[in-house]
Amino acid sequence: NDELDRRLSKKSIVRSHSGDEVFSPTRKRSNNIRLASYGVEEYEWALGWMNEQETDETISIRLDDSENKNGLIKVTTITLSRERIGTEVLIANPTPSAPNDLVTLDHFHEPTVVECLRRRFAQGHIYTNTGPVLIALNPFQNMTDLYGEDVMRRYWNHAEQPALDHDDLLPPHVYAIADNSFRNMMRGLEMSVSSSKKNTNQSILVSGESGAGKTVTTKYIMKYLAALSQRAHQSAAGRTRAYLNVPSSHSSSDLNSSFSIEAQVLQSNPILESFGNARTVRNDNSSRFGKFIQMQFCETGRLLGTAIETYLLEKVRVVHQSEGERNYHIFYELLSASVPEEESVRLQTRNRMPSDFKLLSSGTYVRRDGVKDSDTYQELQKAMKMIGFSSEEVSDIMAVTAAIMHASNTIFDPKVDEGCCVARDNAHVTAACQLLGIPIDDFEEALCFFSRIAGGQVYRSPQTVERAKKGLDALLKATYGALFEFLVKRINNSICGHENGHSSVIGVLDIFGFESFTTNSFEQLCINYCNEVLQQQFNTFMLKNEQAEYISEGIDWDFIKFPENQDVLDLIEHKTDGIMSILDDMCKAPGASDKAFASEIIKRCDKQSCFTANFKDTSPMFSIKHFAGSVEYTTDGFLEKNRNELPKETSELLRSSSSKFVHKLADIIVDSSSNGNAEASKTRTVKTVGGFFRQQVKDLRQKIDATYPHYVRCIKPNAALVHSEYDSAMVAQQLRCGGILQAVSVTRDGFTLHYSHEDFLQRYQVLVTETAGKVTVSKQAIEIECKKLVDTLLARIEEEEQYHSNKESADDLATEESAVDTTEISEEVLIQFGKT
Ligand code: AD9
Ligand code: MG
Repeated sequence: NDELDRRLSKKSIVRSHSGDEVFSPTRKRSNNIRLASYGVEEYEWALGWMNEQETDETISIRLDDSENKNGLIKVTTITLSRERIGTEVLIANPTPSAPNDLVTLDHFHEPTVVECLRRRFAQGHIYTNTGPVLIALNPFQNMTDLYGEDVMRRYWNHAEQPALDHDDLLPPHVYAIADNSFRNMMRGLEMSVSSSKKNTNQSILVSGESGAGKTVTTKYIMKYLAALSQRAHQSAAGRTRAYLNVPSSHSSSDLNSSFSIEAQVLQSNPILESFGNARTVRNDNSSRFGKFIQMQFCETGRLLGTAIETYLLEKVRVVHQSEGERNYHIFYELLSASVPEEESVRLQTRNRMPSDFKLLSSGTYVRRDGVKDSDTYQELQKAMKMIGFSSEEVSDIMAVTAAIMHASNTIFDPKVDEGCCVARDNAHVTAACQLLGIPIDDFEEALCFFSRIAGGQVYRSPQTVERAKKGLDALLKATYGALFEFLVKRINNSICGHENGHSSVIGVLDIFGFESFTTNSFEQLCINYCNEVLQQQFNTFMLKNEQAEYISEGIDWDFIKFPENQDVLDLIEHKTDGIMSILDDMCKAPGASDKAFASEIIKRCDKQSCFTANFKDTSPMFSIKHFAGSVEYTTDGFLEKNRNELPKETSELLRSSSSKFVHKLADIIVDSSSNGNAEASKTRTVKTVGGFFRQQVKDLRQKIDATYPHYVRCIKPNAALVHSEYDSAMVAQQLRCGGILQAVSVTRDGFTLHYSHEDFLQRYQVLVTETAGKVTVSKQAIEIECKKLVDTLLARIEEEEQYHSNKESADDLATEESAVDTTEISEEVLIQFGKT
């Protein structure tokens, strides 16, 4: 009974038929033998067998708790009240196999989804459809066979030859999603030529927590779309094959703008990763920024160009990394063995180690995933050349990067009277100033003094060592941020498309997932706000619109409840009383502090049900009940992080440089502080980080709303980042965060595909007429044609069903005859694997 009580605090899942390999000798196809599951590890659900024959009131559930070294399984049987079925005991599915599309499961609930994904993962199937959402489990190992050109070919052949009888439906794949969005776009483009009003833009929204595989997935999507574009190009022009990769025979002098646009677009990734990715505790190649890649295609399917928008680069990483984390990859790449000697002499990094630089002093120097900085350095160089960076630009970029490293080693000595000065006997400072093209005196002046204008007079006051160090950090962060922004703009300049009468865009979003850590700050608030916005888009698209359409089409439909998150969005983004607006106001108020900000939001937001104040004197906190769970934020540092302080001395220092490139960076710093607005720039109206991000998220939402969205939810199967583990509790948590299950319930019970009559005929007429043919007849005629087509298809389906049901009855008979009775187990026993 104790055991029972302990277990009843957990939930269980019951499988309505035999199917677990362990129990195969006891299989019996009848209603009274069920496979049940129970809480074993941390996850609250596990599989087991249920026997309903006990009494009317009770059921017994047999559990296989654990397998020991000798393959022995500990089995426990427990008896439960029958009432628990449906709440604490859930019926599992009648087939042991895990289907390609979870929408087809007989019983659909969280534990069964988690279990199906586990089985598929164990069989090496990392992709699973759940209606229109593709779930992608991170395999944490190289899956070369899964992504080769032959696999790509299978997917596009499948889509391009619908008339062929494809016996083998292709398994779910990220290529299928990319293909689908491409075909949708092309169909729309074809029609828009005649009707000129169809929205043909698509988006693929890739989400998931850090390390779940968003960036890798995004790269495969881009690669597939680039390959489709090249195919379109070849078939249109019948010309020689453009290449996606640099042929090894190419010497660097051959590398120039003759590269295809597809190749150039793909090469944006190594550049963004070198400068925008870093090792974190969760992912060795973690993207520290979000990105929306808008690939523009013409009506023949050829890629015209791409525009990349980036979000919220984590600038603080440049000056501070947590334990076990690294700075941006580029710094280590510049110190790797691949850097030519003359380059390291120029950058004054020859024979230097990461430990020689304060900025890299977190103590973590290598990547656990085995990727070498010397290799990524070479990939970066190649990518820059392919995109068309001149050698002068490359050398400017590397000089500034090295200067940031050197400058981090600046030491400030206190002066006897007051203030401080830069210690001059430091080769790093000399190197930094040389590389930035600024005199060391100006460098010292900008950091060790600050000037104020009052009554038309300039007052110059000395800074303390502490303040000078802060100023240096601000200089390094601002310069690196500007460098990253320059790179994005520069890449965009090379790969941007040109206006074309009939063109369309496929946008691919790779953006940070929901975050909840032990300590959460301003960055988490921004990230989680963005996720709320995306979740609302997802809900609206998947659930609200879907159900509204059923109603408008007169379909008898029970409205499914889904979580609304407008209240959380209001709490954060409301124009006057939202947390972000209050923060902006506080940033403008003289002498305001993080504590004052905390008091203000508590005063103004406390009535909202999704907000809880938790005022602690040491560190004021507040909690927000997000769609994915409650997160407690500490207000420490909110004002400073949001202010985007324009380091006047900093930008003026960079402006005084003898290098044109450094001037450009200074302009970017000024522009980004004023959000590119010339008027604001003159008056130095500083745009806050939160304000700018809110605008970006609003634009993003509008862009997505103007597309047909496709969703990929990446899931991290374990926290150890290994291929052999599947942590059910962790997977379940991510499914909950993604709000996938509610959405799938709707599509599972509803109608997953929607076509206009015209599209429907165009796509499916081939099933009965063997020719696709364009439809140009009247609307009425199209509807009549559709009706005929539907009737024919329904008749066929009925025929199929009849055939299958006859076949199943025959199979059932055969199984009943060979079935073996199970022995009821009433106490804990050990059974030997496979011999029972
Ligand atoms: V973060 O939010 O940027 O920290 P991502 O982008 O979700 O994160 P990423 O794509 O970088 O994760 O994947 C993390 C690591 O998982 C990769 O570096 C690979 O080592 C591994 N991975 C992810 N997806 C695949 C895959 N489809 N095949 C093989 C994969 N390895
Ligand atoms: Mg990433």
